[in-house]
Amino acid sequence: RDLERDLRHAIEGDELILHYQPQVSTGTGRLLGFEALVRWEHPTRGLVPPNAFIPLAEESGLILPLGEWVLRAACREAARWAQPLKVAVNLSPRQFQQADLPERVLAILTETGLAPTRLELEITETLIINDMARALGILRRLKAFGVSIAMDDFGTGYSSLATLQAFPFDKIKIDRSFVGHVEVSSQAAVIVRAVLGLGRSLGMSVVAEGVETDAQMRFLAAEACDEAQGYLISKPQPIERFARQIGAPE
Ligand code: G
Ligand code: G
Ligand code: MN
Ligand code: NA
Repeated sequence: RDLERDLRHAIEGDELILHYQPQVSTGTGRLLGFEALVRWEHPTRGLVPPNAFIPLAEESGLILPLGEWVLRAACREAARWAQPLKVAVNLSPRQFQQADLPERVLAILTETGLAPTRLELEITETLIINDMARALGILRRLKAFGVSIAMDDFGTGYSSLATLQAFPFDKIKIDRSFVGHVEVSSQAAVIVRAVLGLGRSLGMSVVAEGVETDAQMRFLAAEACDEAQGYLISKPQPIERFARQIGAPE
């Protein structure tokens, strides 16, 4: 396929870039870190969003070199910031099937000089359900380095309470489909409150994704949700836009 060949070229060449979306404390508004999100600057198609090429990358196996590129680029970038903010990177299920993932991550941390405590890996529920015992082993090794782990898009899959409890997550990210409806749907509000309660009882911090309005932010602050991420704060953007907040070198 043409697109597959182009993507391979993009990974090897210089066509992938990262945008960064801030994560802030809901109570104080303080900047805590950024989620790194990949984009493809295609020579003729323009800026291609990940939904248009991540599925292809997963099918073709290109997700492994792509994922490694993202991890290295995000760690290298974060290592330059004057503020010790966190950087969160999304991992695909396929990356998790590599038995040597923890060693690969550690090698990139060493190479870039980023403190492991500043890296957060975001994983989805499907990844865990595929092979629980193996996933748990890999997570434990990553955590032993000091890397933190976030459960992404929580509420959209079918993790049981038992699964969540068995896994050493540091953070739960509430999917934006719930956060986006807290003002208008009592059902969404009930779910968000339930996830907050879950986080509290399991000792995991909770991030609300897709926060778009002041009313949503007020709801989250009132419910003592730890962190917020979404267009209300900022859409994902090139890191240069945040130069002042991160104390980046000029
Ligand atoms: O950036 P955007 O909001 O368009 O992201 C769309 C989807 O692509 C999200 O589900 C996000 O998790 C995923 N995504 C973005 N960057 C990466 C990446 O570097 N690796 C993986 N595996 N998924 C990513
Ligand atoms: O699956 P994951 O949570 O990693 O994907 C993040 C995706 O959510 C990215 O595509 C990002 O652009 C998008 N996103 C981030 N903030 C908002 C928001 O406030 N509203 C909406 N609709 N999408 C958002
Ligand atoms: Mn994510
Ligand atoms: Na998400």
